[in-house]
Formats: sequence, C-alpha cells, structure tokens
Amino acid sequence: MTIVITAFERSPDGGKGLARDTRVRWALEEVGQPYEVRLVSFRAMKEPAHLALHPFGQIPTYEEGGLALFESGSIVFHIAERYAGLLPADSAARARAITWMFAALSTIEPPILDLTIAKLGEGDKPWANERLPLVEERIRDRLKQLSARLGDAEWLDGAFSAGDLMMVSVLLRLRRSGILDEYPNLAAYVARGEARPAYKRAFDAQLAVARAAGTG
Ligand SMILES: N[C@@H](CCC(=O)N[C@@H](CS)C(=O)NCC(=O)O)C(=O)O
Repeated sequence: MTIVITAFERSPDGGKGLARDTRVRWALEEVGQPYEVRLVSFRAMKEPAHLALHPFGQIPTYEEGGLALFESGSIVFHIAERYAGLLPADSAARARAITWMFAALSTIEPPILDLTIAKLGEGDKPWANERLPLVEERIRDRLKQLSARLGDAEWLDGAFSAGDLMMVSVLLRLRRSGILDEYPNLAAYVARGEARPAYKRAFDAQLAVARAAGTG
C-alpha cells in the first residue's frame, strides 16, 4: 500500500527541516518504508480537498490505503506501531518510549513554539521585548529538567526510539536561538539524532523540495 504524506510546496523555513513533514519523513526512513509526497500550497491547504484530510488546514497528513491521519505525533505513533524499528518490543519500555513522545509534544514543544510566535508573530508589538525573556525562561526551565534526566545517556530511555525522534525534532527548532547550546548534553543529543542516516535522508528529501522551489 503506497504511503502518501503532504508537505509545503514552499516551506517558510527554506529547507531547514523545521516543518513537521520532516519528522514524518524521518520516521518512515527509520522503519524503511517508501513514501510519496504531495506538495501543497498555503492556499490549497485551506481548500475543501485538503480540509477533508486535515481539519485545521495544515501539513503534514498521512494516507495509506483507506486510512487518513493528521497531527505529526499521531502519524509518527502510527508508523512506529505498524512497522518495526521505532518502539521496543518490551511492553514497559514501549510505554516509556510513547511517554517521551507525549513529553516532546505536550511539555517541550509548546514553550518552543511560543518563542517562534514571540519573535515572528508578535515581534512588532509594544510589549514584545518584555515578553521575550519570560518565554525564554520557560524554555530554560524545561531544558534544565530534560538535561538533568538525559545526563550522559545517549538516548532518553535505552535504545533510540520514536520518543527520541520526536524530542530531537522538537529541540531542533531551538538551534537558531542559541538556547540549546546552553545545555551541552542536549546539543550533543540533537547532533546524534541528526547524524542518523535516516534523519539525513529525510532532511535531504525536504531540502530537495526547497531547492526545486528556489527557496533552499
Ligand atoms: N500539531 C500539528 C501542527 C501542524 C502545523 O503547525 N503545521 C504547520 C507546518 S509545520 C502548518 O501547516 N502551518 C501552516 C498553517 O497553519 O496554515 C502537528 O504536529 O502536526
């Protein structure tokens, strides 16, 4: 059954790999499943055909036979459950890996997204300079805790899992801020994720789209 995902026709990040199709591509590369990509414009994302797949008019989506999914967390979870390679066989270790996926998406990603909003969406507001340090401090609070938990370990809980894939994907969004480098073990953790051949294939594939569009 052919797997089809959606991605930006012209990603605003110009191929830096920060759009959420990259994490889905990475998961598919880790489990060795071929996939096709349907590129969508911002306008097409808000039209009925795409809204039928994604109620919020966003990317990524995932189609496989009669199944259509949205939300990168759900998609990566589905891939990890369906194909071997991203979740441990032991049921307790599996539950912990899934817990890290949720932690990445619901505890670590929100303050990181706030930073993007504070800088890009609200940067021109009169209160922007007062708000920014508060947002950055919330990120630092979480990274300090995550850094303490990771310690010297290679991955969050034993072998690399979907939990690490999601956590690295979320942390990558921080790189340009410089905040990640304040936590050397987290910076090294992210670099280990990026060094995985599956990540490199995923990154190169999304970069090729940006280059073809003349934005990368
Ligand atoms: N929680 C969603 C967020 C999806 C999302 O924000 N997608 C962005 C690209 S990374 C998007 O489509 N933005 C365009 C828009 O919202 O109009 C997920 O994890 O899939």
